[in-house]
Amino acid sequence: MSEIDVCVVGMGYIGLPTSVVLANAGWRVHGVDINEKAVELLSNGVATFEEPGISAALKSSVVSGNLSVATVPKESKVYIIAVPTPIDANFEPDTSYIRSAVESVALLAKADDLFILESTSPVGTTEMIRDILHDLRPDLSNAVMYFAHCPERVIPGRMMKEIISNDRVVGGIDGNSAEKAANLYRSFCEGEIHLTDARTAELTKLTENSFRDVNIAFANELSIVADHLGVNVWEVIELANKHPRVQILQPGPGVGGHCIAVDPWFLVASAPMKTSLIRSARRVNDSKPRFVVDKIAKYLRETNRESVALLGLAFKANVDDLRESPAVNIAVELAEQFPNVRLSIVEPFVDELPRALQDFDNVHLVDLQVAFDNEQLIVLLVDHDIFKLIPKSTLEAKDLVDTRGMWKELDI
Ligand code: SAJ
Repeated sequence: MSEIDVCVVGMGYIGLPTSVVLANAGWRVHGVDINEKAVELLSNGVATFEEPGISAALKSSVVSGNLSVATVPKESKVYIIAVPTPIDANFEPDTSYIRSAVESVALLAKADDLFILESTSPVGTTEMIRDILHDLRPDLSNAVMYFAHCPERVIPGRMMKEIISNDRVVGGIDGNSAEKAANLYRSFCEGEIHLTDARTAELTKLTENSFRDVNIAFANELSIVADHLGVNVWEVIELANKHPRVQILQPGPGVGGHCIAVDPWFLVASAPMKTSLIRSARRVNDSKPRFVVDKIAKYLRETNRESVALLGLAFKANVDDLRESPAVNIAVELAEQFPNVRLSIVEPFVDELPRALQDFDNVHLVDLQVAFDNEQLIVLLVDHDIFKLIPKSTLEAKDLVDTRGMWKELDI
């Protein structure tokens, strides 16, 4: 009998919180990651990214002995796959990490085991996992085994709360797979568990993030129209949302992160001729950073100024995650386009500039106070709470570009 109940492959943004809540619910969990540095930190109870509540929960799971972390997997009854599913240069889904994850545990698999895919994936991936396993282990082809998709739904910044409270969709390749997987999630999830088949669960997850992307694209396009017409978009949205059936999201500098900016492409790739709206929304959101750069460039040209402060680099408010961040793209674009313009960047969530900005002589990471002492143009790229504390009188003395609507009435 294996001494482990659940082996989680991939200890990143989803694998880590999932392992921790399972371990704290009493399961013996073994987490696996190829990143040796991460394994060392996690084994010592140190979280690899900032997220409210994760440090304490990780420490208690390690101290109780219910969570172990290593670079090699252990035989288990349940395998959870929580690895990245990026898109390639042609916007096609890259499921190679999932394949590697299955390969890494194939030799340990046995009859009655349950494989759960948490990673957001193209429709058909859960069945693909079953097929890969059977290819690698023909001896298990006739064994009873279970395969299910339980897509993660947590939002960075509220992960540890949402992982418990959100409803979950659990899709099995057959009814028994769904039921078996649901039982595991019932041990920690207080939301409702909705059972379905694997393909429906895969499409449901892609639908959720594409819905959000399309709606943000609407807000972003509206902001470009309003700018063209010289109307304050934030006021328009506030007023339109007074209608009982209108709920417009917030425009921003673009859509970042590893989910909403990526997952809609999985739908486009699966039905290229039938997804013009979803594709178009992606394009609108991807074009928004360029709109912001052009606005700043126009200001610099018209005022002959040679410096600008950029507030925020994260992909959204109050997180330290810079992945696919439109703010980083805007900074890189400005640094390249204006080598003689000084960029004073304020990002309280990081200690050093990201790799993409380190080689520019004109880019500096500075304190908020230094930025306000030295720069006249202040560009708000991320609505971190800390920026809300800047006094109105300080802002009134500056020229502002507010991509997030934090200073609605003061924007240039
Ligand atoms: N954004 C806007 N305007 C808005 C809302 C968001 O510009 O009104 C931008 C944010 O600034 C950010 C991006 O969109 O750059 C995405 O942020 P987000 O907070 O909407 O979502 P994520 O990517 O952090 O998490 C999403 C969530 N999905 C949905 O809300 C449908 C989360 O529940 C998923 O678990 C996660 O994707 C995921 O991992 O798939």
